[in-house]
Amino acid sequence: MPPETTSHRLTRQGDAPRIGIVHLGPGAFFRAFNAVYTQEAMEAQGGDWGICAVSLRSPTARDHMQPQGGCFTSVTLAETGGSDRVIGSVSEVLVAPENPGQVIARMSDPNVQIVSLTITEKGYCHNPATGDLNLDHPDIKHDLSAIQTPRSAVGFIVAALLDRRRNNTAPFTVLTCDNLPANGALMRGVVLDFARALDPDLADWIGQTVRFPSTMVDRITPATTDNDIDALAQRAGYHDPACVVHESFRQWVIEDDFVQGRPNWDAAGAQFVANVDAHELMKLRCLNGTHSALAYLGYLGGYETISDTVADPAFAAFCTALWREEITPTVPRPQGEDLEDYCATLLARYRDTAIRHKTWQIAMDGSQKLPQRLLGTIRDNLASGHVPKGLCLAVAAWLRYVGGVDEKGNDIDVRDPLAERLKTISDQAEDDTAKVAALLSVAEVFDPELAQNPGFRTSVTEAYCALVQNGAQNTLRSLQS
Ligand code: CS2
Repeated sequence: MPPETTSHRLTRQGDAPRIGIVHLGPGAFFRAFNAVYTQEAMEAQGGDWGICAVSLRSPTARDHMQPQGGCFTSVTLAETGGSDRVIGSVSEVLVAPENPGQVIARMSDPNVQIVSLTITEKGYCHNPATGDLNLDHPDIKHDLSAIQTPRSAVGFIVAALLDRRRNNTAPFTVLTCDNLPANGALMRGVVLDFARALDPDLADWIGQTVRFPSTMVDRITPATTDNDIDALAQRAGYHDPACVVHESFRQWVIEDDFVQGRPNWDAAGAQFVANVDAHELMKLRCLNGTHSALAYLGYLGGYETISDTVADPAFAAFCTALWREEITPTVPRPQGEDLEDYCATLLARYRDTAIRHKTWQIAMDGSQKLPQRLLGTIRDNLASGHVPKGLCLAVAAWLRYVGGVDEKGNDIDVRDPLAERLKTISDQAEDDTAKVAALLSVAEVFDPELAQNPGFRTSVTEAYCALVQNGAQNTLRSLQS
């Protein structure tokens, strides 16, 4: 039943769909992506695929969505004209810290066949440089000693699988939708590391029965602002604090490896493939890699959004050169894709001024993002005898950014799990060369072999000094001459 709108607020008309999916992480990306695909799949082919969305931290999404019966507005923004659409695939929103037992019970419900996740990189509690579960992470330590009241996503998944095994209920599929390389294998690895520490028999059962398909997800979704909510209210006549804004482009490639059923997301345009690795690598390196590069350099250069950044010809030329010379040579072409077209489309997506995606937002959590976005590409270039100076400049921009002071001497609000440590390291170094050396020795981000590579070290150090002396804008302009 499509939900109905009134002049003041959004309400649901009719019953919410029966729950078949539990989704951890009900943030903007989930609402702009998973919830929309699932709605379209149900519209096209039916099925009991209502979603129970679970927040592992804050009650905000629940507070905004529950009074609307789980409904919210998906707002497509485009220079060429946007559109608004009410989404009703979310049937329930829970806040895990308020009642962890209720979340485990929902995940153990035999009708639930899929547990999907958008919890961002740091939600996996892994070591970004190695991919292993960080058993010293405070949430993991807590969950191993209190599995009935977990805090982490990994803890909830294992607690629910423990219940299912006890109750002889078939396991669910774990469907990770975060921007991590081989994200299914990574998820499987952290779940098995955790289960092994808890109960080796359970780990064996999970290893044999649960499926962890990998996925590639793509839709640019800036954080919703008060202006977005007000503009929607003007257009639609109702106030929806849960609305999400996003580009019209979307792409979802999913490894077709499910334990039980799944929605026919293909009816909504998702691609089911035998192996998603090549798509994931292309997206992580071409999109997320340049996104991060533009975010650090653009922020330092004084640009608020990605579209502002690439409106500067020096930044657009830098980005294009990164793709052509340093990134695409390391990316095997996925079936059905043309890398040149893919990157041309990316630049057009970045240029769309209707999408105000803040450089500051993308700059968040760099310690968790750099390894898969930039460092793997750098490693592959070095292995073929080439020092990728553009990518080294992007790394240098991150090192400058986490120093916490911008080019005008103002503080930067650095959001990163390692922010404090990085700032201390940066502040204590005697000069720029020592600063770069000290930051490159942060082993969670830079594996020692890369950090010791002379070509890499020299290039990052030179780029860092150029950024300090000339600023980001002039550094990029000098590359053009
Ligand atoms: C961005 C991504 O915030 C970020 O780090 O690079 O969220 C990006 O917008 C999405 O991956 C696009 O699909």
